[in-house]
Amino acid sequence: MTEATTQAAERIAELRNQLDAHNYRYYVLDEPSVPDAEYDRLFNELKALEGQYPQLITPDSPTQRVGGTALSAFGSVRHEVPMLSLGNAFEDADLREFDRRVSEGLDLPVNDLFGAGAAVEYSCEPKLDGLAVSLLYESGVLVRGATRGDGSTGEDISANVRTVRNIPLKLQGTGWPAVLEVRGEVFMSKAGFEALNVRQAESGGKTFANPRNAAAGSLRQLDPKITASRPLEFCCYGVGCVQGELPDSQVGMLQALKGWGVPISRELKLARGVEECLAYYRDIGERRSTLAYEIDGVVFKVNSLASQRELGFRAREPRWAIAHKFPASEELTELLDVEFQVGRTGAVTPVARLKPVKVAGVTVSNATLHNMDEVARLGLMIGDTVIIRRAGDVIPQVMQVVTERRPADARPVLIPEQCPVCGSQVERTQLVKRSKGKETLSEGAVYRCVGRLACGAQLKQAIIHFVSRRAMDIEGLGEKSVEQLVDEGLVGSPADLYTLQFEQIVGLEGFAELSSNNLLAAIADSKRPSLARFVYALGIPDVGEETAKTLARSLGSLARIQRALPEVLTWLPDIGAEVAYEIHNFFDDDHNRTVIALLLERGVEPQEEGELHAEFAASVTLAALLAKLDIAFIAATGAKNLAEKAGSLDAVIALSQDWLELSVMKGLNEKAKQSLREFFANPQNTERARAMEAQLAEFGMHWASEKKVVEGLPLAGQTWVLTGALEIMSRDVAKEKLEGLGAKVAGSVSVKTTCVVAGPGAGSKLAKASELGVRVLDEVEFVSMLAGHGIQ
Ligand code: I6G
Repeated sequence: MTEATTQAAERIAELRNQLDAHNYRYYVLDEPSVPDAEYDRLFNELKALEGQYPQLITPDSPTQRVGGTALSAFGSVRHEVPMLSLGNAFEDADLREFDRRVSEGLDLPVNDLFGAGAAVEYSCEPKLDGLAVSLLYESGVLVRGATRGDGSTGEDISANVRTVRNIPLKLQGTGWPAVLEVRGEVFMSKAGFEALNVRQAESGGKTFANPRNAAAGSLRQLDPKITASRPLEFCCYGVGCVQGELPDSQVGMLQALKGWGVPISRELKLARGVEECLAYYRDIGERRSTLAYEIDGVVFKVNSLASQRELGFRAREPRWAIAHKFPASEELTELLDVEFQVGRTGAVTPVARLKPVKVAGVTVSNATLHNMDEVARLGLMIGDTVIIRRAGDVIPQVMQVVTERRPADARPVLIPEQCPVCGSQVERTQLVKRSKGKETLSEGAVYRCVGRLACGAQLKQAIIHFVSRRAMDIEGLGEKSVEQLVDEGLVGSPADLYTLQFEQIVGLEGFAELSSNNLLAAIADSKRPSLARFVYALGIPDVGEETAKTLARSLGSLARIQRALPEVLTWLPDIGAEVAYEIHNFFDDDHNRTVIALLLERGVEPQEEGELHAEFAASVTLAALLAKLDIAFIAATGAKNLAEKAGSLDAVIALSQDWLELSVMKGLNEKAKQSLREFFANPQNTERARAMEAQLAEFGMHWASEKKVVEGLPLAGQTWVLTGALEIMSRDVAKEKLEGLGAKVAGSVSVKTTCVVAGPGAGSKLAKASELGVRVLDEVEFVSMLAGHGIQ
C-alpha cells in the first residue's frame, strides 16, 4: 500500500466510524447529534474517497446502502430456527386465558382477579403492520437478509435489506454473539407512505393501498436501487439462530440488541401480570392514531427466556407469546352475487362477490361465507347491503345483513344441486354423533361434490396438495403445471404422477427438456416419504400435518392407520369423533383404496416406524376402553372399578348380565349397574366393544401385557429433563425419542430425575441437577446415547 492509500484508508475508517455513530444516535436512540448538513458533508467526503480508492470499499460501508445490481430472481433461504406465527387474542378474556395457560404451563399458581397467585412478567410491544424479516450477523457484520416466507424457507433479500437506513450493516460495541440472527418487522411510516404515494402519482407510477403493501412491494424488488429509494424502516422484536451469550430475558435481550445498534420499539415495556398487559393494550390503543406507523395490536411475551423454553411451542405457535389485536375495521357494501367454489375435499363453499369497497385501506371485493349454515345464520340474500369486517391480514368476513336496506328484488342464496365444475351431484355431509352408546346422524354444515377425483377442481387441488412442500415435496409442479397435466388427461390421480414419461411432459407450457427431466427426477426422489408426510399428502378431510404426525407416530404403519376403527382412532391425542370418522371413511372408500394401492405398486414406500408408540400402547387400558364405550352413568371412576373387578372385557360382559354378581358389586351405583346391564344386553354394543378389543389385540396390545410394553423398553422407569436450547433436534423430537425408549420426560429436576440433557443457555435446572448430583448430558452425548439404542 502506498502512503497515500494508507492515509485514505485511515480517513475512510474514521469517516465510517463517525457516520455509524451518527446513524446510531439518529435511528436507534432518536437523539440526532449533528445537523443533516454536517452528516451529508461527512458522507460525501467518504463517497469521494471511496470513488478514488474503490479497492477500499467494503460491504458494511455506510455508502453501500444505495443498492447494487438488479437480480433476475431471489434465491431461497432455509430458516434454521423456523419463523413462526403468533396466536391471537381479540378479547380481554382471550388474554386472561392465555395468562392462565402460561401460569399452568410454568406450574405457577393461577392468578385470580384480586391479584393473588403468580403475576408472570411479560414484555409488551406494539405489533407493527409490516413484513417479518431475518437479518443474519456473523462476527458483527450483516451477511444475509431474508423474508419470512412460509416460516421454513424465505427469499434472500440481502441486497435490499442493506438499503434500509436503520438496519446496521455492522454491529456497534462489543460482546455480541459470533452468530446472531436478528428478527423483526420492515415497515413504512404513515408519513413515508403518504410521501411515496405522492411521488408515485406524480411520476405516473403505481400507488399503494396502505403502508403494509407499500413496504412489501418495496422490499421485494429485484432491483435494490428501487428499494433504496423507498422510506423503509426496521424494528427488531427477537432473535432466531444464536451462537453466543445473550441476556436471559426478552426485555434484557432487546436492550442488549439496542446497545449494539439494532433498532427496537420505543414502546417496549415490562408488565407484571395480565392486568398490567391489559392496561398497556388500552394505552397503546388510545395513542394508536398518534403513532408514526400503523399497528394492528400489541404483542405480549413471557419475559424470562428460560420460561419461554419451558413452555415451548404448540403446532406452529409459541406458547409464550400472543398478539392482542385491535378491533377490526368495518364497512358497508352490497352483495352482488354468491358463487360456489369446490375445494380439495369436494367441499362446495359459498363465496360472496361484493361491490368493491375500501376497508382499512384495502379494496375488498370477495369475502368468505364459510358454509351454508353461515349463510342461513346471517339470513343473507343476494342484493343485500352487508357489513364487511377486515382484521389485520385475516380474510374479510361478512358480519351482518342490514335488513332495512333489503331491495324488493333480493334473491335467496341456493346451494347448487350439481357441482359447478363437474356436474356431479352435491350432497350434504352427515355428522356422526355417538352418545351414551347410541349413534345418531345429523346433517353437517358442509356440502360436498360426490365427483371426487372425477371432478376437475378436486383432482387439481388434490394433486397440488399431494406435491406440496410439506406433503410429498415434489418440486417443479406449480398450480399451472398441475392444471395442464389434468387438462391434458395425463394425470387422473396422484398415482399417475409415478407413471409420467418424458415424452408426455416435454413441450407442455413451461416444460423444456431440462425442466421435464428435473420434474421426473423430483417425482422419483419423492418415493420414500415419512409415513406422516404420506398420510398428510393423501388429503384426508380434516387431517392436517399435526394429525398426520399423530397417526403415523402412534400407529406406526400405514396398514394399521388404514384399518383403524373410529373408536380406536379417538384414543389418539387430539383426534375427536368427527375426525376419526373422516379418517375411517376415507380409507373405507374403494376409490381411495385403489389410489393408495397404485401408489404403493408404483414404488412409493412410506417410511414406517413399524411399532406402535409405547405411550399410545400404555394409554390403552381396559378401564379406558370401558370409558370410551360411553355407557350412561359410567364415567372414569366407574370404569376403573369395573376393570379392576372384572379384569377382561369378556368378564365385564358376563358380569353385566349376571344379576346377582352385579347387584353385590361395590364401586358402581344402582343407575350405573342398570345402565351397564342394558348396554351389554344389546348385541350391537357387545359386538362393537369386542371389535375394538380385537383390533387393539391385533395391533399388538393386550390388557395383561400392556404394562410390559413400557416395562420392556430400555429407559422404562427413568425420568429425564430437557433444558436449555437444543440445536441438533427440537425439544419435541427429543421428548418423543425418550418416550419411545420408555422414559418419562418431566419439566423440573428433583431427586427422582435420572438424567438431565442440557443445551446452551441452561440455567436453574442445570444448577439444581449439579446440586443434587444428577447425571447431565450435553446434546452430543445425548445423541450418542440415542444412537446406542439404535435411534437416529
Ligand atoms: O409478527 C410478529 C410481530 C411482533 C412476531 C413477534 C412480534 O413481537 C413483538 N414476535 C414473534 C415471536 C413472532 N412474530 C413469531
